[in-house]
Amino acid sequence: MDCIFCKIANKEINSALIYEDDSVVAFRDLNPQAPQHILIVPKKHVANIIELDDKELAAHIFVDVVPKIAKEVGVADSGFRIVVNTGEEGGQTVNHLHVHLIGGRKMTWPPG
Ligand code: DGP
Repeated sequence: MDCIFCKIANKEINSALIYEDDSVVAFRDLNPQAPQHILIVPKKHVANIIELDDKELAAHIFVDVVPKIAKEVGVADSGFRIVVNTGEEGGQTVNHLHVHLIGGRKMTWPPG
């Protein structure tokens, strides 16, 4: 399967990982929308959140990894945004589930 995030997770493409464990990698977005813009990606290929049927993985990402990285990059107290773009109208361009952790500036709402 020709999936860019699988290749990053498998180390087929060299990328500066800021976090890795048995099931997840995290790395900085190529096109950052804020001073801190990190993508948290499951190592196994899951197309999007509709396809995510692994509760342990979902909990691991949101309970363990998001808070850990938010603390490490210094946005846990100032605040940050989590975005999971899904499907065409949701703005998903890479069809491998990824959680955007975006922070380091004041966010606006609603999104465009
Ligand atoms: P989304 O629109 O939610 O599917 O976001 C995909 C993001 O992935 C987008 O912000 C750019 C980022 N991206 C795409 N390809 C690469 C890559 O090869 N390396 C990195 N670091 N980020 C990438």
